[in-house]
Amino acid sequence: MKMTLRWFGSGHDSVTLEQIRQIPGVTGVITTLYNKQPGEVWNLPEILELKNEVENAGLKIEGIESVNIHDSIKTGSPEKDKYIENYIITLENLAKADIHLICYNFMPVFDWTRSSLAKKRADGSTVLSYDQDLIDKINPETIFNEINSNSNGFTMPGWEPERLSKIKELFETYKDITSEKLLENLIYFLNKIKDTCKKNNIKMAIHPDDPAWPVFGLPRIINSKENIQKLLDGVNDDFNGLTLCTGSLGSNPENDICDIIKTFGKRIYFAHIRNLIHHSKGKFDEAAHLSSDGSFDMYEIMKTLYETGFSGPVRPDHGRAIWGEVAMPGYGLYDRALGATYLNGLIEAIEKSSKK
Ligand code: DNO
Repeated sequence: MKMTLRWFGSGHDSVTLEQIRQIPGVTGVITTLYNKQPGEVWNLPEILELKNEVENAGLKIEGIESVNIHDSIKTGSPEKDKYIENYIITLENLAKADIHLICYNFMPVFDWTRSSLAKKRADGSTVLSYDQDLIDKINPETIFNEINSNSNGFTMPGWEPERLSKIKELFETYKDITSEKLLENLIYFLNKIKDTCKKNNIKMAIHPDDPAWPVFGLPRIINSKENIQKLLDGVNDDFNGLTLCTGSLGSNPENDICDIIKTFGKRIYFAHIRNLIHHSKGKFDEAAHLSSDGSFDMYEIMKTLYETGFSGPVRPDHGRAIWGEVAMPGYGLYDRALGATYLNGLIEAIEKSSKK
């Protein structure tokens, strides 16, 4: 496994490449061209500029999170093919820069959703949290404003302010999109990019829906073992794979993360590892990475990943805000560095004990 950190790029992240380089065992980053709108072409010179910056800091780009998908592709509207063409050019340019792993999501309107970006815990740290009762009382526009005004001045991924002005329109375009239709549109997209991915050895690793159930009446299709199976069978080819995100899939306690890893092992290309605390149905707080801090058995998760032969990039996911750090919620340096170190400790122990 390659330990990485997510990095949003200079000017978009409070964390620097120099800091990431100093986290023991972290050899790469998962990054993006953060200012690109869904559907826009990524040109080769700008990709190479990013790559050089990362490599000059002694790190490697292990993958992109995310190349976002234009809504017309998700809704299957007439202009979808034009945006798929753009996506293909971006994939080809990334491959020219020797980048072959793409994390993306197929969630309508919103990417991830939380009811709070800074819920205070007993030790004074703050975490992202979700409470379905609170979400049910908020309308989508209000939550957009709340997320943006509580993000410490950073633009949160998936919550770009320019989307707010279009929110009513966006909901309108999704009004007839059932989960079956959404899956059909995803399969259409994957079939169209299949040849490009195969020719360029690109792995598409879809990110699960977060939380793992429909929010604001919008369909969610990558949220359980059965639904992941439908997608992987729908385009049954190696390039069509999964990002294992423990926090997203695990938001629903009915999802057995280790079983999901065992079932889809060979089609998991990227892993987001974090822990959370379940309170009751639809109610959870994010936590530190340690098993003892949340509801997941992190040792079992890492061991299962190891036993499937997973050798791709792994990254600690959302961290708590600690030690007074001001950063994008979930994406500060300190707690993610602790997370990386803890995960590296688990990996070392698992590797050594498996060889005995
Ligand atoms: C949130 C992230 C998501 C993820 C996208 C992948 O913190 O896990 O924004 O990057 O869904 O496309």
